[in-house]
Amino acid sequence: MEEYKFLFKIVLVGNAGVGKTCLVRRFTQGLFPPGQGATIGVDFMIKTVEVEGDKIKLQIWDTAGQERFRSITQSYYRSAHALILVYDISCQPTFDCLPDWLREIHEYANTKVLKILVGNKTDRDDREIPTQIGEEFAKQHDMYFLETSAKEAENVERLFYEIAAELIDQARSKDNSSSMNKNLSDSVGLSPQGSKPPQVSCCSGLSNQSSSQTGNT
Ligand SMILES: Nc1nc2c(ncn2[C@@H]2O[C@H](COP(=O)(O)OP(=O)(O)OP(=O)(O)O)[C@@H](O)[C@H]2O)c(=O)[nH]1
Ligand SMILES: [Mg+2]
Repeated sequence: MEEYKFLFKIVLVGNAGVGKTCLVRRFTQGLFPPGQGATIGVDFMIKTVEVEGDKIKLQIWDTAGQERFRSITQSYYRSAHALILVYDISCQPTFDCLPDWLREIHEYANTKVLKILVGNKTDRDDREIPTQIGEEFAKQHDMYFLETSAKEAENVERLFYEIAAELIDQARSKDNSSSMNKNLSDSVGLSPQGSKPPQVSCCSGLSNQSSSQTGNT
């Protein structure tokens, strides 16, 4: 069996078409998929990275942005160590939906989850959201911030490596501060939280339930 020091779960959320799947495939497979179709339910990928000599296994959950899958994707928030909230820097409505996504995150994710705001598609020359606006939003909501291009491979490795490094720090500081309380939950200070019923959210009134879900590894 593969040896690793930490296992972290990272969940990507954000409107349909912002490039979540392309970011994941760029990171896990080193490619920009041509004609990437919309994600159905949730996709799952694993990548093991090395940080300061330690092997870290990243479980990456790529959720569908389409409203009709929302009740499935919500159920993945709770066990996440990190949540990457993605918008498209060339598409204002994807930025305008961020408060709705945050409400959803607050409702379903662990309070201590690491939150990262990502403005994707920096390669495009029709930018609608200036970097500074993204940065300010992230600051206001206690999130890390990074702009990326899945297409040009800009900041994609950095995104996942920085998340891994931050989660390692959190795990280590938790280890140090509560050595008597080890194994209470996952490797990063996550405290259990009861599951809640799904709710309608981001940018449209309708939320259909669906049972479809994919599991590519
Ligand atoms: N120019 C540019 N296009 C991108 C980039 N990332 C993704 N795209 C394009 O944006 C479209 C949507 O990408 P996806 O990765 O499928 O988006 P998604 O967020 O996974 O969408 P859902 O699965 O429906 O939630 C595709 O046509 C991609 O080629 C990028 O960095 N730059
Ligand atoms: Mg997708």
